Amino acid sequence: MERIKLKVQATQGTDNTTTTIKTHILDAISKMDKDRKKATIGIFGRTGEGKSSLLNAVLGDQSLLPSGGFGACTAVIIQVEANLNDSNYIAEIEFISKEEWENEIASPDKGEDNQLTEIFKERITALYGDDAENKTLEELKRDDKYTDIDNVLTTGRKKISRSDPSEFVSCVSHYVEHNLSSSGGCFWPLVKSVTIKIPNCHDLLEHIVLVDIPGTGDCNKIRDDLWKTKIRECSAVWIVSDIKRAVTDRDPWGILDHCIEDLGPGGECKHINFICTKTDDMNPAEYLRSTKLTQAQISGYGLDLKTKCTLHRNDLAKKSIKQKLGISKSEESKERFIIDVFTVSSTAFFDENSHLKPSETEIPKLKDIIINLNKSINQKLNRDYINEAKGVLSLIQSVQLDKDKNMRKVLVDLEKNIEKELKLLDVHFKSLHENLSRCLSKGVEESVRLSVKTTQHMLLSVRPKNNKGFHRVFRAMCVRGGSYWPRNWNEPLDLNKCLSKHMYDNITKEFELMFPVDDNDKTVKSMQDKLDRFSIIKSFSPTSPLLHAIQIFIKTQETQLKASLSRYIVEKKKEIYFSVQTTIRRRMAPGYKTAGEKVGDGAMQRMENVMIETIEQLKHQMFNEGKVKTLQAFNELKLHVMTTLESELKRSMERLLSQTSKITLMDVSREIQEMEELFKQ
Ligand SMILES: Nc1nc2c(ncn2[C@@H]2O[C@H](COP(=O)(O)OP(=O)(O)OP(=O)(O)O)[C@@H](O)[C@H]2O)c(=O)[nH]1
Ligand SMILES: [Mg+2]
Repeated sequence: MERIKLKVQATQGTDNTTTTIKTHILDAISKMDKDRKKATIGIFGRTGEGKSSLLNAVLGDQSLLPSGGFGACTAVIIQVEANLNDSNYIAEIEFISKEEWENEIASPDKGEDNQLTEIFKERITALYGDDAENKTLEELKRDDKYTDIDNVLTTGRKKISRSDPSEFVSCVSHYVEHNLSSSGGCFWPLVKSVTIKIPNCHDLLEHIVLVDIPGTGDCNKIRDDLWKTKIRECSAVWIVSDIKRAVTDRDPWGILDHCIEDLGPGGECKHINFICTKTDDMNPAEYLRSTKLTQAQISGYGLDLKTKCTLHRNDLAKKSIKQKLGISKSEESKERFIIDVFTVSSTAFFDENSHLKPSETEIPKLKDIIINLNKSINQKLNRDYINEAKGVLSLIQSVQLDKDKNMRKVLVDLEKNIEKELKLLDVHFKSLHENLSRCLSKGVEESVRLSVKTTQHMLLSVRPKNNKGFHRVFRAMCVRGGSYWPRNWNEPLDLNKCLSKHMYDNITKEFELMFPVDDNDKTVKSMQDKLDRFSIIKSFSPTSPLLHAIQIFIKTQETQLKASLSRYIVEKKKEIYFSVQTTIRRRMAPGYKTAGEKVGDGAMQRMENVMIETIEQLKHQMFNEGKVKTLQAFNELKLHVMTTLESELKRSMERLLSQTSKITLMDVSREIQEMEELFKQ
């Protein structure tokens, strides 16, 4: 297309027709090949389970991401992408705002929850060194390190670029790695997000982002929110757990449940991989004892005992996890997600002398999954590109052909078709709207009736028997706008989620039919299906070369529009689905604030009273507002789809009509032929 663009640009002629046509064609070319959103794979798991090591293994560089054996290691969310421009390693770091940091230092709750205090201490000593936690903001401002820190907060972002990987790693580590020495000078507490771009990995990451999410339960508010947004962006989720604990430990299962719940039908994630790590870590005698097996009972002809035991445990873990998945998953999530189990060893993958062969570490298998995903996205993009190229070429062809007296009539007919098809689409969308509205109304009714009871029931079920320390957790939840994940809990305490339960119970099923996660699960009730059916050219009936070129051009425009609208639907559906929760969170915010301020004797009871009173007061409006906002977002989607189709298609036709005489540019018949061939492949 670059060649064609240059040729069009070089075309002589300054008369109006030629200039307009040139502009049309160049405009069509410039719209091609726009940057597309990448697919995100999120890697979740408790601290120390081997997430960063796993990523390093998949990326083939043992020390790219910090991994460590003592305490939490990765300090911030790290996104890994491909550097597609040159051969440098690049880190783009974004910091929190100065205001956010000063608020954190001055935050009133830091002395309340032990866990928060501990985290606060860790963060402030990382920055200012020992003793800093006892200083006031004013005292800290007098510290030598303050200027550096102030600089970082004022600039807001930083870019590091190096050609040498080890030099790069040492520069980046201050911003991403927990360091137990407490002399200060580490900036990770100020980091909001880090994007690392690595060179020479087109086939792996051209269209994919890998996200390393540090051990869950980080109480920092900003990052908690990021975690939530991240999970909703994921098109695949990897849950990582040490093989020794993967089956029995509640953490990975808590994370799995949480992911499934939080992804809900509002996300775009279909695949969840359950990954057991550190499979090389094997003591055969211990293993035989714990499984009550004898050497003879473990198969593997010609293999040494350690390898046999390792492979035996891998098999066993896979079977047990699949079995547990079968029991624990609800019917809905069974259909919604495809869950696979892997048993990997990142250490053995890099160790030439390991008892495991590379294929037995299963790292190549995971790498293949990424490569194939990348390839399939690439194929889809290529198809779109070819379609767009065909469109531009047929436009070029049409402007060079003799005018046809039937052209105007054909275009008028097409315009009538637009009206007809849009009317049909409107009818379809209205029926989807009605269904959604009906479910929402049921949800509102149920929420008004039951929300107080449900909340009280939930609080009772999570409260420790002797109430010990619960007021701290509860207050932390209030301060954080209704959701908080204590480190030693296997799921967050989330009042907003609890309050939206009845709404979602009623809409989720219908929503899944309207917006299935996977294209292959498209139902007749889905928005995508309705869009697919929209077409103003059902069949080609060319009576002249010009009309043929025009039809091809319009058809390619239509395909291009529909592809971009499909991507829009995926984005907007998240907003629609989460409207209820967003509304509840917003409406409840003043209540959380008031409750969070209750301290002293009987504070727990008073906080709880405030929350229950708030729900009682708000329940009639709040849930209804959730319904209204959901439908509003749905209507915005509908309106955007309809007006885009109408205006863009009409614009394409006007362009064709605006041309009164033919001009000569170049012969593109060979290129059109080529595109046809490519499209068939
Ligand atoms: N034996 C063995 N040890 C491993 C393997 N993978 C990781 N480890 C060790 O486990 C420890 C933790 O690994 P990390 O990759 O830092 O864990 P993480 O999940 O990223 O931890 P956080 O960043 O704190 O969330 C390190 O000491 C690693 O060397 C493995 O395949 N085999
Ligand atoms: Mg890590």
